[in-house]
Amino acid sequence: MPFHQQPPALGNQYEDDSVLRSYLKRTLPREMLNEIEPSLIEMGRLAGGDLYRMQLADRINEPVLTQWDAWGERIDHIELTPLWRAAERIAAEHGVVAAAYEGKYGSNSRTYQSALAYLFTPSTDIYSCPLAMTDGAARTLLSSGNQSLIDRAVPHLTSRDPGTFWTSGQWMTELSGGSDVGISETVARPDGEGVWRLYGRKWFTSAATSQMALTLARPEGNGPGGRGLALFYVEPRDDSGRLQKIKIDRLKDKLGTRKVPTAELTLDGTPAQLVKGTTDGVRNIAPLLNITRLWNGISAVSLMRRGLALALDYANRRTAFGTTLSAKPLHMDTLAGLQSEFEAAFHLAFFAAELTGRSETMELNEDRTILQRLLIPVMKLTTGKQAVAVASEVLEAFGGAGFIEDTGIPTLLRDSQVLPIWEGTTNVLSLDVLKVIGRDDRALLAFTEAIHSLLEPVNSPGLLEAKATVRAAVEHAVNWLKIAKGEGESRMDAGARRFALTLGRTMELALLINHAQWSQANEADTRAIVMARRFANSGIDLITD
Ligand code: MFK
Repeated sequence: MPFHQQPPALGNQYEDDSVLRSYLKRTLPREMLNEIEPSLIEMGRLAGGDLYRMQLADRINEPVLTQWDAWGERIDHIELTPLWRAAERIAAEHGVVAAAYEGKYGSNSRTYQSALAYLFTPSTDIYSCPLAMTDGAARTLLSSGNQSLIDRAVPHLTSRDPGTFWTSGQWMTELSGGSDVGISETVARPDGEGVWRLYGRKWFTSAATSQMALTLARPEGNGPGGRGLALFYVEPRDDSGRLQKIKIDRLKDKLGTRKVPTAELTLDGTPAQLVKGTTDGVRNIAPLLNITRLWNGISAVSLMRRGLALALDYANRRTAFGTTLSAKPLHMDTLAGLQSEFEAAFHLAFFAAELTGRSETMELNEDRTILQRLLIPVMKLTTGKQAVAVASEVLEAFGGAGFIEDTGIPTLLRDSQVLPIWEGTTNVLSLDVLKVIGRDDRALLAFTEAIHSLLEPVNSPGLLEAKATVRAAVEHAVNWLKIAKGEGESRMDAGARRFALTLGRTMELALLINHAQWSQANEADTRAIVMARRFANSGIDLITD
């Protein structure tokens, strides 16, 4: 028989995921889990079955921009790929945004929705991008208090009916702007008939096919910086489907997220409505950023999980040097290291979802509110870096096959690479972390107290060394900050990334230890202990003196 290599296969992505299942068992009331489990099983089935097959079949398709019709009329039509058209329908029907807004499970609604998003994302080539912005727009409008916009848009953004479901764009990035949103150049002028009109170029507008967008522009005469910007609501097309004074100049030619129709837009009198006053645009769009950053983290762990599911399955199929890869200690040791990174990241991303859920139902006290503000950027930057590192190793776990496009595996690395870049780069978010801590002394205290309460119930002998690692890393971070503060701003800034990543990895380890203790006591399972011990030895404290 000639040699024949079987490709990796996926099973039900919920049923096969012991990390997700054990976490949900710990954090959700039993009746709630019983109630939502059928929908998670169904999403797991789709993600490992029909959607995954569709994803492989759709591999080379990309969105296409047609600027002119045959008769010379400017139409700027973007045709999405079949996978993305199906993804929009499935996302609506399964409530991948809506579950967070239906209020059925109180603050746990956000955990449920994050679990759906986590299962859905890896089989849809980053359809999580428009969903993240949609979710963020719904949250931003709800917190704006602008009732007419809430009535107009939120029922669409949170609909389960594909016929009425809308997605939202988030038009922030400008040629001048990038990370420094405060230097955005788009201006807003009232047209004398009660309508604001926007003029400018938006340089990186993800998912340009959305039915609405939130964007920033500077009302003429306003001062500089983020304070001088205002937050606007835009519906890009009129009732007949024509773009309203918007030109789609081109689609971006990106390293990854190739299915996302990211566009450059020119706004030339686009009608818009103020969302909340004529200033403080950056502050007013912040609720959106916190939601999309949460999605970024959930997407990061979901891509890590997908890579590992494929690599583990392949390890049982691939024979080389006389045995399967799964019988080779070095290969399995390598995968175990990746699994521990994934599990640590998983617990941090879902902890951020828990805090978000409780903030949405007004159940966070002041300390936890500031902890949430601190942890969102910490979580986003930490998990983004882990996703790229894990994806790179996953490709290698397939040998040459991992480098070959029609296996579908290289996409994992390309798509992961965007996660540390968009929604705030690692460095910009590290500086944001310093700003949060600098603004409010309680932030770091809330962090250390959260760590202590996670470690408090841990007494398993197998976890004591890892527990000591957490304590030492926290102490080092607190001391570094004290010393760096005394040495001036440039010393602080230079160390910001190492500091923020140390906070992230330390919180990950504390959460993993806490879960491992629970899992041993309640599930008689010591697997998470092994993962925690392993993660504890893979670089938690990254601060250099
Ligand atoms: C897969 C899922 C992901 C889906 C992604 C979808 C595709 C998206 C494509 C994009 O990349 S969209 C663009 C994303 N761009 C960014 O994320 C911008 C990154 N830059 C920053 O985050 C900067 O830190 C920032 C622009 C916010 C800095 O600008 P400023 O003008 O120096 O703001 P500053 O002073 O830090 O904050 C202004 C106010 O907002 C302050 O409040 P006060 O006015 O009361 O003092 C801040 O406290 C508040 N603020 C800022 N960030 C906040 C926040 N409040 C709450 N949460 C936050 N995260």
